Amino acid sequence: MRLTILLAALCPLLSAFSAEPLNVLFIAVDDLRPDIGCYGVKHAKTPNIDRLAARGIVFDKAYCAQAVCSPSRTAILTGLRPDTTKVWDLDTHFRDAQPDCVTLPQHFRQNGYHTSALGKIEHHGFEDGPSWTEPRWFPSGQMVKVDEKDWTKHTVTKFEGVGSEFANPLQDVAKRKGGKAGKQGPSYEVSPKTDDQLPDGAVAAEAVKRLAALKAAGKPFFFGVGFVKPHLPFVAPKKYWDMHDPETIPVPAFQSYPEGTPDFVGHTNGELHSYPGVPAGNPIPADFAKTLRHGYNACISYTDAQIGRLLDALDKEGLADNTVIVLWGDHGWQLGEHGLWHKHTNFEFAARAPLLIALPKSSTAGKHCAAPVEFVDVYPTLADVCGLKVQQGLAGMSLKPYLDNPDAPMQKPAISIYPRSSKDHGGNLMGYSVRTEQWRCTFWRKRNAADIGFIELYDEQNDPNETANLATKPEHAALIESLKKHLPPTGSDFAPKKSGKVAKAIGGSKGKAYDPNEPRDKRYDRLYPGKPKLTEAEYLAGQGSDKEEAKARFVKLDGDKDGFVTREEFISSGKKK
Ligand SMILES: [Ca+2]
Repeated sequence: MRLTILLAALCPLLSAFSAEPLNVLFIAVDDLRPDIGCYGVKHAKTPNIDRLAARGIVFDKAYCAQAVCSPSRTAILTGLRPDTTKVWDLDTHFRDAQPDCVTLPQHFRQNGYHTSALGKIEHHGFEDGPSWTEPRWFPSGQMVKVDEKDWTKHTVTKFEGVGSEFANPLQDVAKRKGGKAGKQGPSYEVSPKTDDQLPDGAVAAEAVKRLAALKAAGKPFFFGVGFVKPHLPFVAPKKYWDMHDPETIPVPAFQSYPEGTPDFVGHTNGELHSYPGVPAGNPIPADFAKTLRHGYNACISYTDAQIGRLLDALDKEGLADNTVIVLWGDHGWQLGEHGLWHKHTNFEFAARAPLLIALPKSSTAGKHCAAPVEFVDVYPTLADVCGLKVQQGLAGMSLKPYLDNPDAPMQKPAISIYPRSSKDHGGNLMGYSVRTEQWRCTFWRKRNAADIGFIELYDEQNDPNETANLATKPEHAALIESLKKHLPPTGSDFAPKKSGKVAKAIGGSKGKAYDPNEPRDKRYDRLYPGKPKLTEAEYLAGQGSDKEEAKARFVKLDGDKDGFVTREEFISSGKKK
């Protein structure tokens, strides 16, 4: 009798400890802004992400740490802000500044999970060895094993993958621009290929097989699946283009910089202009812009279909009841808002990204959370909901209170950053953008100093298109002062001297890594000794592993648009004297 009572009393405790561990399906989508049905976007065709939303919580105000690939992805994976990882660019690995960091997947690995991933999770070329049990599988036909002690050492095994995503590369245009013939394709393509002849379809097909294998292995898993669309170029099979009527995709209501905001906070659409066939100059002509918006939405629908295959496989394998699903886009995307395209700013459309978290059998499934949350919160959240110890020293907080009660009050604002330089505002700046439920306040602080060079303040509730900077209005002085308290200590944006390591096996810049303090003439002569001017291919040879970003820089540097970057243009950063 006594024993029975004792057992009954212990039972809830025992069952808590003996509960089956939860698996994690970690879905990363490159350059996906929340143009998704479950975010209330009427023209979106995303039935599969919408059915995922019905299983979990949609975070309506989720913000990336910095609106560009590697800094954002590093923040999710390490749970640390870019100022801590020193990853503000596409040329730095967090292990240089944080060699002993235990990443999100690594934490699961250390707790007995099998950790593996397909496609793009980290920024390509910056994969992390200690994070993963298995080599990374890429649809291009590479298995990449990164050394656990030295991230620059990659062992690559090749297999037959999908080739160029372009059916019709614009060879002549690429040649004229100084690129390698046939390598560069256009900014969009209505593809005659099938889903699986393109990289993301190949990833989904492999993921379906892997889920079956993971189920059969019977060990708890953390499985990352990285999709590369809707990143440029907008290549999707024709059927996804046909799902959308370009006339019904809204044109941004406001296509200028906000009143009272200087140009340095924006950019010149360099990434878009790096693709052949994009009309030169800005603004992008309305017809071309319409096609780009059509292509972006087609690519979202294409990726959505691949996500549907993952959800189906999870159900088929009987894994849905013990798997947490997380879906995130690495940052937002401007589709002409403020006259801007792609990411690379601190504006709302660049910083805001999709975040969906679905716990099995959740009582709050299908609800939305309106509190601002940050991508650095993903790590502590997953550790928490899976019953793992939440690491000390992480920048974010567990979002479990919101998963249990999506109406729980806001705990903290979301911080996004972006570096810029402006002679008129103090030189090298770090833009710290503080987002509360109503406001976005961006402080452009001089790097490694306390001086604030410029402030932007937008009322996102009453002016969601950010048409006017309210920072100079006296009635907002106290608000700005209170938001300023969220800035990190002076010097947080200081970069230690880099180790100069670059990935050896799959690209990377030659010699020492990017040092922002190196004079530009010295840098040119170091990278391109004896050359008076450079073709795009020559320029790329001296740049980091992200060729696409480097191509965008080439376009910017080529001030007179003759297809060459001269030493003078390089030194003056493309600005005409
Ligand atoms: Ca990205």
